[in-house]
Amino acid sequence: MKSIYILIGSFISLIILTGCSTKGYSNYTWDKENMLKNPGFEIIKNNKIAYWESEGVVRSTDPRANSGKYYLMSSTNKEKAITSQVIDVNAYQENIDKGNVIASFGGFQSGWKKQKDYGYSVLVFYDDKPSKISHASTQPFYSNHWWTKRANVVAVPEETRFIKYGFMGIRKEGTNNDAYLDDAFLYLGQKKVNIKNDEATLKSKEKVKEESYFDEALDFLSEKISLKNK
Ligand SMILES: [Ca+2]
Ligand SMILES: [Ca+2]
Repeated sequence: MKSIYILIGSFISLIILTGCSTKGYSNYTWDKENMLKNPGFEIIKNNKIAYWESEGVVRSTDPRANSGKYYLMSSTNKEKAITSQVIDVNAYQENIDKGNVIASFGGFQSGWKKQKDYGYSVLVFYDDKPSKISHASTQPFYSNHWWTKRANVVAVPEETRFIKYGFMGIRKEGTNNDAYLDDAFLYLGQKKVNIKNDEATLKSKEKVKEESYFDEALDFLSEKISLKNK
């Protein structure tokens, strides 16, 4: 079944470029600030990718970065690798609990030559305990050497206080896990106050049902998060 999702890059990128990102949500005001820190993987501290929990490394050539000098390579040895960070959204709680907040998330993805290593972005929503509420993702994707924007827009569930963004990389060929990510993003949109509830329908292009979820992400989705600054 998984192979059905792994379509040829140019074909799916056409769909994504016309179908996603923050257009078409005129009932919402998008925050200008990307909630993710070090989204372009340019900051390295003590040989680690700053702000991210990562099994990966940064890379700068073949292909060159989508922006700046570096990007994320999912792993040098693992078939399945996750890079993630947790975002505190307590500042949005009033609007979140009214069901008035949506999230646009994703990033630019690429791969190595013609290999079919693929990746996708995942959001996991947590309440204040923090217990998991739900999750969403972009569809698994590879594009060989082309940087391609991948995005999905979903409603932020009521009671959400923390959002975990993760990038799942899956190796299909070779030793390196060549699911690459650069310019990751998570933007929040808030419903305009003068819009009535029934006019503000959210049209997610890539809803993912729990029961059809990609097997390799299940561990990550059930993981507890640690809140260093709570
Ligand atoms: Ca970069
Ligand atoms: Ca590979």
